[in-house]
Amino acid sequence: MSKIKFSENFLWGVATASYQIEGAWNEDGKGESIWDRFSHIPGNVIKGDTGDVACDHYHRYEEDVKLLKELGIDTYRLSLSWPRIIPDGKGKTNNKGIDFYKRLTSLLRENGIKPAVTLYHWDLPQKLQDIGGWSNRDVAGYFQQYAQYCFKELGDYVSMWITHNEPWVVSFLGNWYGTHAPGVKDFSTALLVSHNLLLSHGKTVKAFRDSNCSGEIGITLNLTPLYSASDSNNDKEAAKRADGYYNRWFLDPVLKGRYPKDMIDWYSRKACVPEFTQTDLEIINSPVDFLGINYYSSGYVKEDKNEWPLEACNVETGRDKTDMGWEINPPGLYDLLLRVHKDYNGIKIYITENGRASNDIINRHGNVEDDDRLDYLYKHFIEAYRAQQSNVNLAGYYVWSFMDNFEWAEGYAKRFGITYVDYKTQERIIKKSGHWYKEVIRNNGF
Ligand code: IFM
Repeated sequence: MSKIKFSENFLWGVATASYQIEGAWNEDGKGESIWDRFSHIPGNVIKGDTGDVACDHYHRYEEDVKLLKELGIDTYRLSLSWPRIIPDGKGKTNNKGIDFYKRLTSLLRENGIKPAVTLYHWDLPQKLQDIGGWSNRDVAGYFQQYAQYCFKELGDYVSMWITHNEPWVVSFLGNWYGTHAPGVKDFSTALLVSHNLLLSHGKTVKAFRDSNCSGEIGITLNLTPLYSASDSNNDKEAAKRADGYYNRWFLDPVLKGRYPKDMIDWYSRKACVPEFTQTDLEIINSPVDFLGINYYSSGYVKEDKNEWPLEACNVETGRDKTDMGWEINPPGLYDLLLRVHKDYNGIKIYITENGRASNDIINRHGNVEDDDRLDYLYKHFIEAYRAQQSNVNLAGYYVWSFMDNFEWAEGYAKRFGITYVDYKTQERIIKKSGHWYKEVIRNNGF
């Protein structure tokens, strides 16, 4: 195999999110989030796990920044807890909350690590859920105000802002399947939530342009390449619908200023499609500096009349799966990157998440030999490199995750980290994949 060298200035990073690592759920004036509420209700999370302590990062951030430095990363993607900063979601701010993020982001800077900050990675203030959460259009305005405050307070340290992480998950897992907070199960609500999330994104991009902040702003979408399971027209149509549901429903309004017509027509026959105006669409379409893509797996789709509302279902292909049960398909990343590049005007892309869950164990020498994760990353890096060679404007890559953490409804059972966390002692051990990643970064390739 010939040598693989990524473009000059390619950014290598790792990612986390506030609720998944911070703990300190009710300390220093933090307000309750929807994930605090949801995880405290028995039956919502496997084994009754909660993010109350998680990786205790709130108290251990200095030690964690040392580890990040040791890994040699260029950039660290973290998220802010909105209720830590504004406990009720609107109105009074909490000095201790914003100070934590000032200390963290300035320490990262001192260590030569660029902070990439996600404003919303799912921990909505519960007080805002009490007035309808994202299904209430006013919340889009409160989000913009929260973001403006963060730009003012943290703008000197942060070089890259991400408005939302995976609005598909927030909309549909949170409000249609109900497996994520706030646990609502209504498809029309999920559609309304998706629109208000995108509206809040656009409002925030506009506010960013009006602020004195330097740096870049964009949004992160979880995208899945979807292939038809057969050559039949019905399966092809089903795959197109699934693509509309997972991908185009978010990509098109943000990057083209319109919702996909085929999906509006389809949803109109099944549920209430939210009312939106041309002005909303123009706001949502405010120009971004980049698109963040989270890639984990692909799908093969066939028609299934029993599956409401899409009348489509996924077919297993026999590929290896991760501990989450997600099929591993590295070339899917290449296909996805090329497709986004082609359909969305060569937009600059960061892979803001990629990684796998594995059943990691500490061996008798005290090491974690996660060869399966190393292999997963290696194969995906090759596809990212191939995409760069095909002129995709790919500017960086964040591995999910810096360390094992609270995997939402799966609790602590699934480990995604390149650093192992012993939840009893909070000891961190860099896994074999982490040591290997360090070398990839040092060589800007392998
Ligand atoms: O842990 C999550 C993360 O919060 C968002 N993207 C997918 C990851 C793995 O499920």
